[in-house]
Amino acid sequence: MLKAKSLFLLLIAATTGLTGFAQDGGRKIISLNDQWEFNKENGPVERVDLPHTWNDKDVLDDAPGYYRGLGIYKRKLKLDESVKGKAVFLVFNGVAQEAEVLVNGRSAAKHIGSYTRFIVPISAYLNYKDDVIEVRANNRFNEDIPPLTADFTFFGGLYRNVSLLIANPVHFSQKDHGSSGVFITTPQVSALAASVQVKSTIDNTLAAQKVQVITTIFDAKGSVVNKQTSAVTIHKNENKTIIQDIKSVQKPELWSPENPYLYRVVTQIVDVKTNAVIDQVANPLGFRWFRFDAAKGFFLNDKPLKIIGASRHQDYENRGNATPDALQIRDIELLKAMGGNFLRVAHYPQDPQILEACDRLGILASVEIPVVNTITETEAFTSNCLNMQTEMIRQHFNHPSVIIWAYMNEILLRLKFSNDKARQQVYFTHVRELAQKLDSLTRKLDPSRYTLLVNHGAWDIYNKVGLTKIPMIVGWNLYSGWYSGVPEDFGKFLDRHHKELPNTPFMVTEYGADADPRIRSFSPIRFDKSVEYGLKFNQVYLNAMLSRPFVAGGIAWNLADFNSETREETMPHINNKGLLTIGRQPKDTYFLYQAYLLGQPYLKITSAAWQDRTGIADSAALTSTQPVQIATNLKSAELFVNGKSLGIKDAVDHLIDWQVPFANGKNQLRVVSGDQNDQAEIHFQLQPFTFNDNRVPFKNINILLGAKRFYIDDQEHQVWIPGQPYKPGAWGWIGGEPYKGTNNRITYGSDKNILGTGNDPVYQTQQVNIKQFKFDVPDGEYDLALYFAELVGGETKEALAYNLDNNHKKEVEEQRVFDVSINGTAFLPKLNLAADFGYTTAVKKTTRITVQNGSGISIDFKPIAGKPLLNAIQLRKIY
Ligand code: GCB
Repeated sequence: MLKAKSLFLLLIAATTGLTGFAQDGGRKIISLNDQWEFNKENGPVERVDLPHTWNDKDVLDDAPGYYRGLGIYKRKLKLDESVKGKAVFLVFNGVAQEAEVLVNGRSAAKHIGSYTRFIVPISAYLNYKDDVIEVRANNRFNEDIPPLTADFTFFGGLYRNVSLLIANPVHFSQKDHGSSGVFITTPQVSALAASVQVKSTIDNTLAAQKVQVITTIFDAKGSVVNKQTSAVTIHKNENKTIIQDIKSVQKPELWSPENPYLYRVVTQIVDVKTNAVIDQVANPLGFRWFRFDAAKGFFLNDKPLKIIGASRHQDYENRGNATPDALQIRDIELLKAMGGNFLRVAHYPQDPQILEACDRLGILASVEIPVVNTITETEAFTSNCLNMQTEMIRQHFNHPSVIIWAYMNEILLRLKFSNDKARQQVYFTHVRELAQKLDSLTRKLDPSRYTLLVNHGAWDIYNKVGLTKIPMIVGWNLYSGWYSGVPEDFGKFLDRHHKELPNTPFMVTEYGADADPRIRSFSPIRFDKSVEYGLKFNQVYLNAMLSRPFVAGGIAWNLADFNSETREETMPHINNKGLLTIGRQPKDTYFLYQAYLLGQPYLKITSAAWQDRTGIADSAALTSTQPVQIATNLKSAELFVNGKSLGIKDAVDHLIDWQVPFANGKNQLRVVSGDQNDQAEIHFQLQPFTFNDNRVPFKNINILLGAKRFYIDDQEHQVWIPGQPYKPGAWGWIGGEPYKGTNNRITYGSDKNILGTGNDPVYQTQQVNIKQFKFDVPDGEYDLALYFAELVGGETKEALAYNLDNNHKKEVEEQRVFDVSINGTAFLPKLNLAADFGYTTAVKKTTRITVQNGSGISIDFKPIAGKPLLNAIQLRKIY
């Protein structure tokens, strides 16, 4: 009852002003997420709530780039006289990326960097009547602020929570890099006893005062475990640090992924005269110890623990980086439910909710600053890096989940000065010096954790520049079998590290393959973006890491798909290496991880999400045979299709494959193992083997050319199947070969963004030099659609730096003009895709056809200049 009443009072206070509510630990924190006015520089004003970004929409369109400039936020602040004399602060959890805070038109603070908190004291600027706060945020390119380039989108805005903090004149310091002002360490910890040290800094903006600093440790049930009181006199404008060595906690309950036991440390400043609590801060405390061993891997509380987890970006489908708290927390729950025990907070510090969730759920973590791909050799850049590292460490210091601080990612990916070797050496020296400074700073600020520097797989250069010697742990981002080579090379790299750097512990800080959930293949190959290739890739990697004890851990890239503006590919502007989609739907790979990692019995039809399938009937049969896969940690399982058993099969590396004869219409799949089972319903559209088979009447078919993949268009609910060479009585192409791409990378179709469509995969493959396409359909009325896109030529864009094997040469444009006729009648005479529609632009041409006298449909392609082509074709029988 009492609780409800004080909440009510608080609400009243929040809406009417800020007077008259009960003291709660001496400080008040009130969210300022509502009632903002926003405009881009010279743009119209709109009402917005936080979290907010101005880039959530403009990253979705075909146009390259997004607004990088100034955004202005304004809000009224209703404070009255009772707040006078208090210490008032604005707390910004993250503003991208440069910020200036003005109060009543006067500049109160500036901050650099998108990913860390900053706290602005504003008492000196307030009039306590009609105060106005203004935040000028800017996400322009600034060569002195990391990240400079990276494979993610640099959204701008007031994209994390903002709050007002009203404290008494004596309060825990808000001056230390956005931290709570209280730092907790456990100098000695074992299963028998743990010592705790609490270092708190206090500020006083008024007259000298005698106070007590009281630290209380509560266990998870709320009982007091230990308490310590220190008497302190704090003078006006003094900034005083108090160290409390707290009596050992006997037989502490240890923190670990399987038992993330948290204690709570409450530190108070108490007025000696009145006994009133003047200020109060709470922090989590977990008792654990850990070590990395170059030969034996990672140990937590003296027990070996293989680190397996994922990296995470902070953005979300249609929201950019303005992701609400609940969705942030849910990501960590999804990682836990996958069986993961580690989060790489990449490539920058994230919302405070993330590490709080890791503490609570038992996920170990590393956190890093966004020094990615390249550096600027200026003092300003160096000092911004050092400041970010300090802010990160100070702000996230008390989380038991954090075991590693990192500071550079693939810093030699974009090699500067390749044409001037002497200058390049100077650059390398600067990179090494910056790494050394960041590493030393980290060890000084926090000797209790490990340092990590993350490289890409270019072994020689990182060793030559000396970057493998600086950190306590080396991280390798490895993509054999994706950007280059084959997945099996991965294990060789691991063995090489162990042989050549036998004393340096390491982790695989990234590995992954794009998997577009709309793309499926029965013969998956590198770069086809199929879910099946991604699955195979992850299986090889997991096996290689799990079988080598010296590999401390592996961190999948990435937990979820994320925005990356410069990417094109099947889903432009999105990196598809997530185990979850950008809207956090699980992909098959997520189920594979569950099968590998979960302790309890697990059985799952991985491709259950591929609900709408189509396929050609097996010759003379009324079924079409296609694979179905199951992920499990059980020995074997039995599959039933429409109630009929397909027998029991053993799992190989947690997967079982079945060849399933699908019938037209609904198919019930049920897999059983002991008392575990899983089910799926697949809607199958059977395509006739030949059109004269009356048992399978033809309805419609959607065919991709030059492709070995299926594409599921989830917007128009159409399923596309790979084409085939012409078969008499049925359908197919005659002449030509699949489009091979224009660089020497073994590529799959084109990875260019196709303009004017969301169905890019329909247009990214094609049959070049095609002569004819035939459907031997019976007489009747048909709708036919032909799909084209000119894939060669247009602007030569800079090759994506991540495509390591990529050699984007200037494309030799080809004159291409051809005639298309249907059953001998001209349909698209002198078609010139580039001239008439533009490069990489979706072109769809439809027509109604009457088929009579048993002629079927034949579409002829006649070259006038260059080679004719066809990307996709669609036929529907009307009657
Ligand atoms: C990397 C980068 C990461 C990219 C990833 C990829 O090595 O560290 O930022 O997103 O590769 O998908 O290419």
